[in-house]
Amino acid sequence: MSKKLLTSVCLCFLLIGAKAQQKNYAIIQPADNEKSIIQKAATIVPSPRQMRWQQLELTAFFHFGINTFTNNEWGNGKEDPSIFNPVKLDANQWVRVAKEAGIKQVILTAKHHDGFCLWPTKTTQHSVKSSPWKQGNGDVVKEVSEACKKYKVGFGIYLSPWDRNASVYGSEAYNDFFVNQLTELLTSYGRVDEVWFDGANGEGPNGKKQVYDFERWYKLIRQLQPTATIAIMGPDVRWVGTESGYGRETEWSVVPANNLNLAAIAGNSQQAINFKPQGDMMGDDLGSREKIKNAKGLVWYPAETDVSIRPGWFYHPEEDDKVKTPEKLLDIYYNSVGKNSVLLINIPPDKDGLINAADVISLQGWKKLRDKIFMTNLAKGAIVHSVNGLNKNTLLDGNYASFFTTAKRDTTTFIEFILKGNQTFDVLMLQENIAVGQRIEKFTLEYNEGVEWKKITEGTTVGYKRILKFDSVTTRKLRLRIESSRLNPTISEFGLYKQPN
Ligand code: FUL
Repeated sequence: MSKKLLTSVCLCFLLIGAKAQQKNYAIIQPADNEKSIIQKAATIVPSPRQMRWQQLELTAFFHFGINTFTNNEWGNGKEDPSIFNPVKLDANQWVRVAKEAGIKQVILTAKHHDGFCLWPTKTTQHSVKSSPWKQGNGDVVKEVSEACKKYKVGFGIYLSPWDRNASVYGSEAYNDFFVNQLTELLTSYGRVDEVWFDGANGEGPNGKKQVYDFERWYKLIRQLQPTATIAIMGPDVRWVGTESGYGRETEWSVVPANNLNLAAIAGNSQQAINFKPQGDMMGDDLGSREKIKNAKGLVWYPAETDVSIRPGWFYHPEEDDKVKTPEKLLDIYYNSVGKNSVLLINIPPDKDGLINAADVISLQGWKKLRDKIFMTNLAKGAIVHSVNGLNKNTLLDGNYASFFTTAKRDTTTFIEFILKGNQTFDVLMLQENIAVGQRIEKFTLEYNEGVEWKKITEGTTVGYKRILKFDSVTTRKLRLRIESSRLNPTISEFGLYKQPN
């Protein structure tokens, strides 16, 4: 074979072998059948910004504003800015407390439904500029964003579309007003990692409701802060459907999206697509085979679980003794992060502008508990067998990127573990490698003390992380059965842990 021919043959193989770039969406064509739809679902992947966000695991909200001073949850927009005076405000304390609890990103309510802005905006007088705090020269957004830079914590903003103060609310001019507010926030404070839009759409001061121009806002965010995730009323992150801190047993990150803009997709060389969320966010099942089989489009749209550390979103002194305990927060962690979701825990600063001691103590206790439990993977050092498994030694290597899998045609597998002597454990942690898609539909963990295999626990979806808690078991021999998967299953990490007694 001539050198030239050899080169072109090699090039050809390279091109055939090169994997098409995986995207965070798929269009279902008329020729697709149930099998090909499942296959498509199993190869949809998070966009880079969604992947970064998912790996944060723990994020926090700071609900702070005029409501902190009126002791309300929702303001009416008529509050006098002169009541806003957080004399001891210390954003470094907020971010430090969050960071010490293991939180990787925080989101500040730059404007809640009352319309009061925590930064000196040019769009309205209803802001910190009109308050006595720092003689009207303060800027909470700046202080929090700088603290985030100092502590290397991600920074996000909550900007309420519903505005009960803005006189233009209820007219097209409000969409311009909102664009100006977003532009200020996305251009004056450095990198913004998340923009959080709430769905509330009530009446404004003139009794009118607003038609929000979400598409325009998404475009602006993509242009000004292309790495920021747009959450809830946005295309990157989905509301889990409750505010309890407890996610779903079966949590698929790929869900139907029937309103994908085909024209935008046709010219889209990007890995991700913008779309306005629609449809059910609260059902028990959003992405099973049954749910996706008639979809027109599919999209990677992962769940975020938001919950407050207190009964309310804003600080109320009468709730100081109702702060969630470390044990309750641990249970929430298992049921949010441990159910293929990111946790967004709200920690509301008080009237002084500080996070209250009750919250600090609880967060510290929670972190201590997690550290204790997850410090030692009791499966480490185990001998791993799997008849049809590939890369089985990556299961315990602590590296998310390397992963166990099977040949493409195999959608079930057994993985056997012979532990280093008898171990007692009551927590299982599994991670699927979502960089190639979410696939596992059913798994069981079993142990063997003689001839018979006995069930320890079982689950449906795994996704980025699955944690299951069960009555403690002592054994040396156990196996994980993947009983059903949409394509060859992957597992990045396998962990066994013991809660303190
Ligand atoms: C809700 C708002 O109405 C609450 O006040 C809070 O901000 C929560 C996170 O979202 O819809």
